[in-house]
Amino acid sequence: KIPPVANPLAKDPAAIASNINYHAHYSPHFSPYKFEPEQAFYATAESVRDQLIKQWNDTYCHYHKVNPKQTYYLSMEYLQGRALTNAVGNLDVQDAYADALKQLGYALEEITEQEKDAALGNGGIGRLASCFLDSMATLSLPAWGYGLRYRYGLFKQLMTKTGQEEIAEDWLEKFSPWEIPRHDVVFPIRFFGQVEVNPNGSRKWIGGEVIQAVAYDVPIPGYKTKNTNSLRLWEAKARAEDFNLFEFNDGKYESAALLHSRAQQAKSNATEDGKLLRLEQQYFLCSASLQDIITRFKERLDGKDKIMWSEFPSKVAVQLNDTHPTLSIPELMRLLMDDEGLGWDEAWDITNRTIAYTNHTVLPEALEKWSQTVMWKLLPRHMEIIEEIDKRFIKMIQSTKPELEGKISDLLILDNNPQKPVVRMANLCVVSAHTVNGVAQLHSDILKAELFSDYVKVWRTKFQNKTNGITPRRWLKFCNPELSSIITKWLKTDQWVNNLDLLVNLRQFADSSVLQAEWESAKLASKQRLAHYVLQVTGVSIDPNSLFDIQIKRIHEYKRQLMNILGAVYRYKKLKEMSPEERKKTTPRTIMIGGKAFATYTNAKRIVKLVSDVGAVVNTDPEVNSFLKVIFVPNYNVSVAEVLIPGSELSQHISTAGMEASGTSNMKFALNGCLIIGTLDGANVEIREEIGQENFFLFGATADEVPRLRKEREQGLFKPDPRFEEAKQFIKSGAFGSYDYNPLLDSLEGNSGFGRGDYFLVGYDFPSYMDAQARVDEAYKDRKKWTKMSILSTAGSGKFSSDRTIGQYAKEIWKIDECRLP
Ligand code: DL6
Repeated sequence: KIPPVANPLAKDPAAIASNINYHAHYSPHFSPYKFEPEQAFYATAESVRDQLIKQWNDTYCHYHKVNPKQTYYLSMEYLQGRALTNAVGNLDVQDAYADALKQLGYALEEITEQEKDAALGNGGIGRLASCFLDSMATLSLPAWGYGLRYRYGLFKQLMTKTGQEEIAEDWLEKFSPWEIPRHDVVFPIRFFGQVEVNPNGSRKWIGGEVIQAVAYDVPIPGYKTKNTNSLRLWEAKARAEDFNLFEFNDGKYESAALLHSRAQQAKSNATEDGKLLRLEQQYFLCSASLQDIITRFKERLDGKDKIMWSEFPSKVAVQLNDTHPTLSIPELMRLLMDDEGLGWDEAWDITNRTIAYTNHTVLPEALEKWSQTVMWKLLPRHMEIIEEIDKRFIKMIQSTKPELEGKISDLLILDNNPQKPVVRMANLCVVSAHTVNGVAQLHSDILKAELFSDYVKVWRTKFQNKTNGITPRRWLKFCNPELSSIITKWLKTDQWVNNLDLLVNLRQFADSSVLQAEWESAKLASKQRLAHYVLQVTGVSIDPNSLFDIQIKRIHEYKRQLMNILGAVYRYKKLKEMSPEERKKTTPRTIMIGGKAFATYTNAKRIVKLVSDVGAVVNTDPEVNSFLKVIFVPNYNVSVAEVLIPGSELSQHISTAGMEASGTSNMKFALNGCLIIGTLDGANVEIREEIGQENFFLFGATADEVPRLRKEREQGLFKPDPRFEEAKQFIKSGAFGSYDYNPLLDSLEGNSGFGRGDYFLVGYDFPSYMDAQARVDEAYKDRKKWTKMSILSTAGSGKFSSDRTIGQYAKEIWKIDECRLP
């Protein structure tokens, strides 16, 4: 009954319904006679996209006219998740779309469920980049993201009898309604070849292979602003032989993005081909983005025919998201010198004033190093430039900091060890960028005191901290509408959504029994939704009245999911030993663990298997299963997090102190009123400061104790807690099946075969972890107090908005200003 009428700017539900129907009929993707949920999703998304495109075009024209300084965020990873809820929410047309879909016979929630997650990344770093894009648009900042249009997203995790299995995630199987192919934005990208020296001494990279980079733009709407920025993803123009450049399959290459354990790296099962592919991808991103940036700089010259290159850094800021886009440094030098004819000094000055670098890890295995041999083959001109940067750096040290000469071999970019000569990408970044930042205060302090301490002596003011943040739109307003309306009601404003500091005003109501009752009922509704989800994906029914305890993140030994499951095993054993009366006095718990293990990371996969084996036994044990359930939540991704986080009451952030640079899920949980059990690591430190130490279950060694404890462990001075031994023995006894867990458990012993037994100090921290868990059990019995702590957790989370983080990047690193669309 609803006529199909094109009306891209429709605002009222009837006109929107007509526009959706128009897309269902006239967009050529599906038969117009079908309007099942999937078709309805695509038609709805296309109708929303109409609205986005108008704002996106207007924003581009506005920036073009004003010509402000603009930031370009270069990242190999984005974890955008689903876009529909976010887009209608940011455009403030959520209710109108819900009404329109109702007229068409659907609920908005049902339609949003149809969308596949865009998972162009592995974990924290990619999700951070996506939160940053949301904040850059919301703050009306002229700031774009650049990335790669991988053909496949991060693998889909299937749980089978043998544990995790990976299958390809074909996120573009149908098509993505959010991207705009830009056949007019194409740049050549060269690989291999040689350097030609001209008679005048200038140099030129020639020969090799040239492929084309084509832009695909994804509009990024801001909240309460018309500014709609771009995420520009590059793809190689289809030629059969280029196809594999766009795979994203983490098992195939060894890379710094992949936090493999040292043990795995020692085995190094990655192929040379896989490494080359990753390096090609990195260069592809850097070269295409910089050519695009330079083109735009020239386009915006405003009629001046002489290019004032010295103005480039006052128009362009480039942020490197970790070392993955480091090749931007020699690439910008090359473009400026070889293509634009600038001399070294001028090109160097521009490069330095343009580029800034964020470090996201101190784990040595994740600090990228590229083989010099591979680099000379693939990028010969860039290697010449890197050599020259290194030479000039040594000269500078010799003349200005002679006292550092003894340290020079660690500071150099090129590690010329004849066994394995490599390029150290982090060193190249530190030497070349104007600013280097860490992602939480503790992490930034460690960078200055340890990893980059000698560089600090050279450049005292280069190092900064920018504590990470998360977007309050996706991670509270849209994923937890019940709690959001309560907050809006009590604060009498919804301005907290873009001024998260306002949450602090909830503190005054934390004791109110009215607020507490509302808060609890919102939490219960989210827990019920989560229970329903768990039943759907695992077949296990969980009790919304039990304490929901969640740990979701990549599976890694340093994140210590193993400690969590050992704790669960100990809890199970004790429950079994109790009388029925004693059991009734315990706090019923549902422990949920989710996360993907790298396909080649054996110990991580063993942890996944152990969690699911423990669950299989515990959940079917009629004696205890109303007091404990253990769930492995399969295929953890952004959309799954949006269901888990609102329903959480306790979350675990229990990494070995000093190893988690920041963490961002800790911020999402705290914002949703979930209490944290955690170590003094990464952003936990600041979260605890903000929400109050009495609202945080702290345990474990501190970062400065860790080196001593490791040494003592190696020297055999460690005395294990009986609870730790008991839990391990229980697993070894075969209580959870016949799978051989010995190699995993042996990694917790004095010598795991790699000379670093229990490197992550699970044994040392286990007793204080269990004590903290006992405090949790006690605290949960006093529900009024627990709810108060939960309210205070949300109230103290204002600092962790990515709007605050991006505001600081804009002011203190990029020096860019708001450029709001009138
Ligand atoms: O900064 C975002 C995120 C942090 O929250 C995590 O603590 C950190 O582990 C992660 N770092 C990486 C490093 N990858 N590499 N290379 O993913 O960054």
